[in-house]
Amino acid sequence: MLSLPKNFESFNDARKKSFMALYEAKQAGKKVVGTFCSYTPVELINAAGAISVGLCGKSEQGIAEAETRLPKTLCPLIKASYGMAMTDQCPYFYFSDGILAETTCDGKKKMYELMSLLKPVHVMNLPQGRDQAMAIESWTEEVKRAAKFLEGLFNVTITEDKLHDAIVYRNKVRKAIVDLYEVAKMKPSPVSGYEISTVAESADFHFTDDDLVAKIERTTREFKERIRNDGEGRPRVLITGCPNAGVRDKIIKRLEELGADYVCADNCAGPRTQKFMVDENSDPYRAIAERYLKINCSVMTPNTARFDDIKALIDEYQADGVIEIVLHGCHTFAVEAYTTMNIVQNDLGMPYMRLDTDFSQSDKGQIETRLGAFIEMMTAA
Ligand code: BJ8
Repeated sequence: MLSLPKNFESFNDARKKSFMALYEAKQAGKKVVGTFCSYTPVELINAAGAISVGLCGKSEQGIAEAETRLPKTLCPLIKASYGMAMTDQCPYFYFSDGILAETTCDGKKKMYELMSLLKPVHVMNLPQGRDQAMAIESWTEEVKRAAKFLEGLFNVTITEDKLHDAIVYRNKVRKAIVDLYEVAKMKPSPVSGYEISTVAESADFHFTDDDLVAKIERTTREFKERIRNDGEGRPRVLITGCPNAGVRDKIIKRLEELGADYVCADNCAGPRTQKFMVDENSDPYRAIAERYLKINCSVMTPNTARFDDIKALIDEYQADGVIEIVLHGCHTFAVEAYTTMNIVQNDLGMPYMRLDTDFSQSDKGQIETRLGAFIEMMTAA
């Protein structure tokens, strides 16, 4: 029997609404699998007849509670994700039948051990030295193992046909999202990057039967037709580093309000990851493994392709400067930031700024001052 969380009445209206939307989808028989990372092969989830939902924490909510079990020095994304889950504040976690996760950074993979006390969690072993010959073999086995987990969870069989359909569908969604991002290649961009990224992210929360691809394509067309009168002369910024959804208002929204355009993200939600498609004409498990292993996240070592991507994206999106976001406690992106800085500042001779931050509002004023100075620097360059 499906029930709402005990603390439901204490939620605000927006949260109650999200809970009810998913409650209705579940009542209608939908199965839900929660995910935390771009390495999760969502095709498997769809082929098992379930919907996938992104669960990463994006605000301070839940962090204080999480810190009763997790170290305070852990990355805010991990603490918020776990805190929201343990306090039943996240409708998407609450209604998830299971979680499909991977061994990415140390903090995340250890957090999953605690999370598995709350829900069935399957952790895929992601090979991090992906240049090694065995990496693709072992990752293909992990994709198959994850499929078995989902088959057991839902008592279904993932047939090759279902998997093929899911691959074709997911490729279409990715292509639509890349086209949406590419609106910002126009100079000036007719629409703010904040708005584009918000629409792109909404694809992670699609629970109805309406056509997601058509919806994204419609928005892309509308964006392209927009007329913007204040676009000329605004410096264009590429944002790289950690996932930025939890600091989007504090950094990206403010950056745009102060007079720059956020035109591209070099991160796991942006075009550099969405552009990878699954080969529709070869062994589906191997093809899925190959596609996901291409993702240039800092948990990989070495991760040189990420820097090639940054250079290519700067060029394609005509960026005037790069801002790197490093969340407190994220060692992998913090270490790679040294290389990003060298490439952007020294090799390309462009303005670069690194912002170390978390999901709190305590550094809002300081960040705003630095964003203002960075815009001046780009304008003068
Ligand atoms: S593919 S970026 S979603 S791992 S910021 S939790 S790395 S300590 S989020 Fe990530 Fe997948 Fe990579 Fe993307 Fe750890 Fe760093 Fe926190 Fe991170």
